[in-house]
Amino acid sequence: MKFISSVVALLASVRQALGHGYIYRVTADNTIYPGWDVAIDPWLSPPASRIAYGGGIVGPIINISSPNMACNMGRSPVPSAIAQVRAGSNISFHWSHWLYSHKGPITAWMAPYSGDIANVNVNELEFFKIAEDTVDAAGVWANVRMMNRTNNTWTATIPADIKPGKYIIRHEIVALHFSLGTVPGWEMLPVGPQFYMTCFNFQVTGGGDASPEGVKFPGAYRADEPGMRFDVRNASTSVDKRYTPLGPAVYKSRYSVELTPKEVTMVSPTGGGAEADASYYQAQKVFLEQQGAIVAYFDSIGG
Ligand SMILES: *[C@@H]1O[C@H](CO)[C@@H](O)[C@H](O)[C@H]1NC(C)=O
Ligand SMILES: *[C@@H]1O[C@H](CO)[C@@H](O)[C@H](O)[C@H]1NC(C)=O
Ligand SMILES: *[C@@H]1O[C@H](CO)[C@@H](O)[C@H](O)[C@H]1NC(C)=O
Ligand SMILES: *[C@@H]1O[C@H](CO)[C@@H](O)[C@H](O)[C@H]1NC(C)=O
Ligand SMILES: *[C@@H]1O[C@H](CO)[C@@H](O)[C@H](O)[C@H]1NC(C)=O
Ligand SMILES: [Cu+2]
Repeated sequence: MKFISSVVALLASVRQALGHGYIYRVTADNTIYPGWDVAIDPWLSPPASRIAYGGGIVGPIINISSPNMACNMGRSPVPSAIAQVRAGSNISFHWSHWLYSHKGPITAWMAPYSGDIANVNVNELEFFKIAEDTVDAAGVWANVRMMNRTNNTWTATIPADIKPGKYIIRHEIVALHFSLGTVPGWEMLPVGPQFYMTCFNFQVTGGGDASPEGVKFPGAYRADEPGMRFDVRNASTSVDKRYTPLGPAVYKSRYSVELTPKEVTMVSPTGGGAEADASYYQAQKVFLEQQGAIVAYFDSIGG
């Protein structure tokens, strides 16, 4: 397959940036969708059909006033597929490897939209938070729990009472390790929290009618919020010892629904048949292993 040589060529050029993870897969109401694979998808021909915005940006957004706070930079191509979920069902984001140093909260947000996604201005969308994990009583951060306990997978539940329709779902990890200052060896990097987000295209079904109030990105976070600064190495040196989440509170459904779990099915990443899919998964496996090795190196030097 053409993309395998592209992957190898790409690896050399972007090795540096790949300490940061990306979402290579999304399980939505038990249907497994390919994410936007930064190593493979830009070179697929015909172009990949994905529920994620393309672009393959793995670096952080650090300017909270930037329009890129909504759905990252490089939002091209726009999603050409849409994930089908029932209100009240689960969505799991499968990350490649993440860095232990990059501690901070993990969230998921939803914003309704109408019309063609190609015409959606993500900065006009009103996002409400549907799930959040920060730091537990033992001082263990969400990203560490995700890595150590749930195999780099993070799960949110679609509110059961939500109005059916089309939504952009925004999933974000905030890394706070430089939020108070850089550490020796990393002085060249800017001080402040780092935001790593990806947006996905969803169709929600159900009988709900809730339209929770949302906030726009940029604008959802303020520079002076306590959650923008936290010493993830030693909470006792933070002004606020307990972490205060960023942005508005999580929207809680007014009721829950009993849903029968669907059979697990997998959406083809290539649309080109079993052989093409097998090549794709093989290339993805190789790349994930290489990314894992890069992350292990950064972990070993505390980066
Ligand atoms: C942050 O983004 C805003 C909006 O695009 C821009 O006006 C401002 O110059 C940016 N700040 C920095 C430091 O780049
Ligand atoms: C998570 O796993 C890493 C690597 O095995 C280990 O160093 C760390 O102590 C673990 N942390 C927790 C809270 O389990
Ligand atoms: C964890 O994720 C990896 C990479 O996708 C996968 O190969 C492995 O089967 C997963 N392990 C479990 C226990 O789910
Ligand atoms: C955290 O900082 C406090 C105050 O500076 C210090 O007393 C304590 O030893 C530090 N703890 C660790 C684990 O570094
Ligand atoms: C959502 O996840 C919970 C917890 O794992 C599980 O009990 C439930 O059956 C899942 N819901 C669906 C619709 O699959
Ligand atoms: Cu980083």
